[in-house]
Amino acid sequence: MSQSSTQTYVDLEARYGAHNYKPLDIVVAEAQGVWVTDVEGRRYLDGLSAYSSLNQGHRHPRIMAALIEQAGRVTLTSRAFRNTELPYFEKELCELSGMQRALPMNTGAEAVETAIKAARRWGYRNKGIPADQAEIIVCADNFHGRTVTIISASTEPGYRADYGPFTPGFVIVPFGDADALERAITPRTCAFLVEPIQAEAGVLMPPPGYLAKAAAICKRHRVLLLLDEIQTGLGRTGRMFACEHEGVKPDALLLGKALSGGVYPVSAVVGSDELIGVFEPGSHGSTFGGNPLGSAVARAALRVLKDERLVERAAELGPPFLARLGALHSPVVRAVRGSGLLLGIELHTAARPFCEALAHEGVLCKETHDKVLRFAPPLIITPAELDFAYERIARVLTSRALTSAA
Ligand code: IF1
Repeated sequence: MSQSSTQTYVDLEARYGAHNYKPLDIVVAEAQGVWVTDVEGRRYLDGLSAYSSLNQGHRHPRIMAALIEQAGRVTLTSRAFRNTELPYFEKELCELSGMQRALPMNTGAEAVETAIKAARRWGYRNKGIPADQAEIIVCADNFHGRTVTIISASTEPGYRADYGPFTPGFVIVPFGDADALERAITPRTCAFLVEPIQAEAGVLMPPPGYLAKAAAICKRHRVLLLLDEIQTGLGRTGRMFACEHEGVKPDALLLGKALSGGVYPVSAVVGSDELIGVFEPGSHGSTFGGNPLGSAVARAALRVLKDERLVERAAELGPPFLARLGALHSPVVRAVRGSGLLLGIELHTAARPFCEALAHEGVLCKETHDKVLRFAPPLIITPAELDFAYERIARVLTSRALTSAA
């Protein structure tokens, strides 16, 4: 196939699509496991996993089987009626997370919105915060999604510009600073919403002990801890949930992405009885949330995580890979960091040209915040495939042409 094949798709999108993305010019036609193939027939190792949605790999056979099997029965009932998959999905998710109740939605942003609504209600009904005064504390440089309410809590100008008026009720503190959190708490604070690792901000790791300290502060002031584990959850960091690294149990865990193994949009809030209990019939919902197709897919995705020991794989494979990256002598690398198989390589210079060069070498990665190269492959990746990725990352980061231009 010729280059015009890729160009056809690029041109069509440029002509008919909204220009809210600037993707690499790689048109993926097929994928299996850790590998994707583009329309030119070139193969790439997927080093992004759709931002940690494909922890189980592309088109995992057991997840595909569940999808097809359920599609042959019924796909959508709405919550006006019941279905056979949702109750078991809720049960299995609660058992996996050690939480009491689950509320299914579709996208990550919807899970975040759901948690915000739950926390506010809890604040009014359980904590006695005066009507419409509830405050939620969030961190600078957070990423929780794209809705108007969620970007109201964002500090990133690119996500906010000209989308106002914004939703009030958010208070911003620096990420990683537990004292700042404590100082920001008022009698009107209902919750602290935070990512255990700020992935979008550049795989930023808080100081050790931060999450545990924040949890203790929240408890002391009767403030809910809402953990956005949409990206860090479900094995990515080498624990089922990143909060386990510090023995933290939040009031709610927000999940999405890998909850369905990248097959279908499924998200959820799992939390305490007291928090999820604030919803009565009619107070919240979603047409597709909890549908039987998504629920069947998510059940299979969770079973795969367990049966294939993907959490343990991330824990075993991640640290040695990070150490190898750390030992790389490259003039452009400023720092490497990460947890499990959520890794960031911070450069002194723009990461985009390195992502393009890596794609040329057969590894797909995406820059985040200009200077950070994020590497987050499916957790089913083998040591040999990690070697494949490492060789190419090393070659590109030490390439004379690229590093001297930088
Ligand atoms: C895009 C980023 C990653 C998330 C956390 C909630 C959501 C996300 C921690 C919302 C979503 C996605 C959105 C996607 C790119 C990607 C992303 F670079 F934008 F920030 F992964 F790092 N909480 N993250 O990471 O979930 O509603 O999208 O299902 O292009 O916006 P969603």
